Amino acid sequence: MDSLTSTLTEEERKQLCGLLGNVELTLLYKASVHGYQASAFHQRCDRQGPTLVVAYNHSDYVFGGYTSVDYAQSGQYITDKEAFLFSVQDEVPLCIKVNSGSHARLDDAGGPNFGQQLYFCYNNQPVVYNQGGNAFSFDSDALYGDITELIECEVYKVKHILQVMEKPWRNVLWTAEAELMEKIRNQKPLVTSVSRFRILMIGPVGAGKSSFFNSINSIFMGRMTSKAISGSAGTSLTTQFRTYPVKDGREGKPLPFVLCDTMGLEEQSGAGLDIEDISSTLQGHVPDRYKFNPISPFQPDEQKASRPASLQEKIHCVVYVIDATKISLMSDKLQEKLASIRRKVNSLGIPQIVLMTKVDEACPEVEKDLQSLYVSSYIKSKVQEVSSRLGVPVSCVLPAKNYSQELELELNCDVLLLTALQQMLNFADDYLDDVCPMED
Ligand SMILES: Nc1nc2c(ncn2[C@@H]2O[C@H](COP(=O)(O)OP(=O)(O)OP(=O)(O)O)[C@@H](O)[C@H]2O)c(=O)[nH]1
Ligand SMILES: [Mg+2]
Repeated sequence: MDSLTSTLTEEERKQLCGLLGNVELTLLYKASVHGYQASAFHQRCDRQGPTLVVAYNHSDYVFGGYTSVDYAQSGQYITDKEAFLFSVQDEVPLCIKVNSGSHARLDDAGGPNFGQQLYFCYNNQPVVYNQGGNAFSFDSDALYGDITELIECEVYKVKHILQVMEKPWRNVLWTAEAELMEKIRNQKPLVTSVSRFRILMIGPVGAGKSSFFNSINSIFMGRMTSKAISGSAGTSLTTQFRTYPVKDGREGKPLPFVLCDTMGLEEQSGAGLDIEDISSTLQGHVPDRYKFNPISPFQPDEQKASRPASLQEKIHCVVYVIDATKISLMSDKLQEKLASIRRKVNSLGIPQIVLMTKVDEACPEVEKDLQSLYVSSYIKSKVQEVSSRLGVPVSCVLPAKNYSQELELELNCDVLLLTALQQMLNFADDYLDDVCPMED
């Protein structure tokens, strides 16, 4: 067996693993060793399962594409929703997913192609060729500096690693839904001036803040609800501050908490939710339905600003909502923004929790069976990573899956969401106890 040496640096490998999840990359083909001929590529890469093409040019671009479907020279168009093109960048890689409804590639006898649009080792030569098309919406300048010559092209076999631990690292009583709901109903604030705990959700665009409220509301309504608009867009879908009370069933009583939804955080300053807005929100100055304006922070009216808001209006627990699939891809700027938010929240003594969402997307094993959440070593590593990136203890990181496309409620999903909510209420309770310890 010839020993092939990968051209990828540690940092490049890390960025690629950030896109692919918990994977092992094995080098199958290296054009400088095996030749740029399509036949050499097929000889080593056919029927190898998911693969990653990585090309290099003399301007230090490292770019390529991923396909989850075998190369087989079948002559067929391949549908592959997981396919993407990428380019390694300073911090966070550029990732262009295949457009829905488009073919990810043509499985022919030529070199690797993506969407019959971007060809690697075109015509058996060390070049990349962009034929144009609409399967992938990319800019060849951003992807590879628009340089057609290649100095290397490699193909890696991508093996998803599913490590399952023998013992769960946290215990969940998967049958305890009714008990959890009952505890939440009865967990009223002990401070008489506060009727409901106010929980504030903060987090990057698309992390699942609005979906968490929708999920909790669905559980108590006993059917799927989607009061808060959720979905995906380049910038935050939620643009207003919303305070959502939740009722115990359609005609039921209000539950003892209010979930406050905010606009998503973005890494640039002047975009997304602003730190000053967060500060006003924490202190209870921002009214329901206030429309956030990233360029001009909230100005409380003078009368109100002169007196502090009542304890009832203030935030009693802050929840950082973080997408499990994006943790490794978090930029330094976003991490710094979160750190300064944390400093503010700390200075006010408000307890903080991390809700790590999309555990289903992060780990295929968990997607199949949510009960494997606490035996998935990948999820554990993500919990540890988010804990160290945000500086929050591991015990304050709660992984969960929001409802996103389901039509029916599911017991395991409910249990995780309710466990997280209950922990938020406990923390809020501790906070109130701390600020008003003397009350009976
Ligand atoms: N698979 C999966 N999808 C989720 C989960 N949580 C949210 N989503 C999806 O992620 C997308 C974004 O969710 P939102 O709830 O709108 O996110 P947000 O944090 O409110 O985003 P902004 O308001 O834009 O800042 C939606 O398409 C959701 O359906 C989850 O736990 N698992
Ligand atoms: Mg939202």
